[in-house]
Amino acid sequence: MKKTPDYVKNAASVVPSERQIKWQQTEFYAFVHFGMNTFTDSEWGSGNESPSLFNPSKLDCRQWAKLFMLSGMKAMILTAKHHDGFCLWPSEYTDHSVKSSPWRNGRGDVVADCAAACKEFGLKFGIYVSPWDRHEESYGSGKDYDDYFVNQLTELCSDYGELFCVWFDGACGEGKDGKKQNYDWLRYYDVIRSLQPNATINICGPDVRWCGNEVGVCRKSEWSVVPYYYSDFELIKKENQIKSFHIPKNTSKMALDIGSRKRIKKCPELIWYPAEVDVSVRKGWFYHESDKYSVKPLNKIMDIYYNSVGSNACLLLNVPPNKEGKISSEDTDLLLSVGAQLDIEFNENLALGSTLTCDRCLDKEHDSQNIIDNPGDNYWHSGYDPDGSTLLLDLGDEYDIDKIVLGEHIRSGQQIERFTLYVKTGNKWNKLYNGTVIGYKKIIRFKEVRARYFKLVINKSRCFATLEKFEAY
Ligand code: FUL
Repeated sequence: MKKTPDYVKNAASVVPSERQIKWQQTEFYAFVHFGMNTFTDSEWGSGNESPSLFNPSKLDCRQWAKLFMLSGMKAMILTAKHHDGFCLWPSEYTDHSVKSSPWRNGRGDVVADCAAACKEFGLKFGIYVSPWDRHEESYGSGKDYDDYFVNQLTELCSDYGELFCVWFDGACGEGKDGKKQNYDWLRYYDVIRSLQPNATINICGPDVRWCGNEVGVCRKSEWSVVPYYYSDFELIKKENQIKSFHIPKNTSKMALDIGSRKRIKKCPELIWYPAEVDVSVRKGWFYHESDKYSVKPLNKIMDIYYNSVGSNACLLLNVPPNKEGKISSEDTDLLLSVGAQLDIEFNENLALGSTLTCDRCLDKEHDSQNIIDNPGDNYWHSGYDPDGSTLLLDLGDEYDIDKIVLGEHIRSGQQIERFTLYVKTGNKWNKLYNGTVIGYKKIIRFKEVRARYFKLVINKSRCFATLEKFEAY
């Protein structure tokens, strides 16, 4: 039996909530930055813009949703309100919204159109709503603004069906007359939990963390179990939840290592807090005519995909609609090719129907063959002496393979810390890849090999090892 230090056992016992699992399975989804900034050619509006400027004459949320669906995305998050305070839905609590705009004679509702389009094309729907509001008079007043914000959140969480996510960003700037607001985060969370219990609260929230940059790269080891102090600092400070705990100096959300044994050793309180990668297909988050030539090429997006979805994170890819309210042809072409490329790359899992043997498992129910024969329902469990356990994949014949996809059974926590993948060429086992985190999904890419046998060695685990995915492409 493996001798495991207590702090490692502690890490091994942290598991995701049901809503975090559902979110993780969403994998790849669209961010839609659309609003007043689209019409003023800016990224951060001042809040003084006239609603008369908002007029997306050909608004077509169905075009967006269809495109996202075709590109392999499973959801859409819309900026219902950005920092300028202009609401894309006819909020009862302000006139600074679509209802004061010429668009559809003030009777339109972009949030409703998006929710309906998502439903039609089988996407989940989520909202970005900025607590920072540069228009609203009460901003910076304390409770009055919190009441205002909570009222708006309540509208968004009540009137548009099921939300899979509410996305809060951390920007807290000045409002009118230089006033700043101390957000009552816990109150906001309560509203979401009571009205949308299945929605994750991302970034400035307890469920999903920011990967630490906006260029689309993850850490080499993107752990899901991390010290609690990588969740919202401001909140923790405000609530004084950390009286007895120590926050090490230089703790940054951008640090390269936030979950290794070294990092978790001195922290008594660990949380399941997986990473999301947010990045725009263009230079800006909002549409700017001049960004037309900054649309990223397909291979860049595919790299981002492999480094996020393929590295235990989710990918939130921003696609900004233009002034007409449509996604421009440059972005449309790109997204369609992303969809086509993903179809090609993951066309056929050649491990289906193959043989996957293991040198140990907890019991018959957790034999590795079950994850091939009944994927989704079963997982391999090593038993409690996991280090060095070995799985052998026999494809039955030689195939050209350039990707192996692995996934832990995250309901049982994050356990695997180090692994090596080998391929058999002739009579020799050649090393293909040395890795650390597997987590929900690890896509291992390598130069195409013609091979029949692959071997996975789990070098090091926390308490045991599990796998629910073992695929070959
Ligand atoms: C940031 C915002 O300030 C940007 O405008 C954008 O919405 C980005 C996703 O989050 O914090």
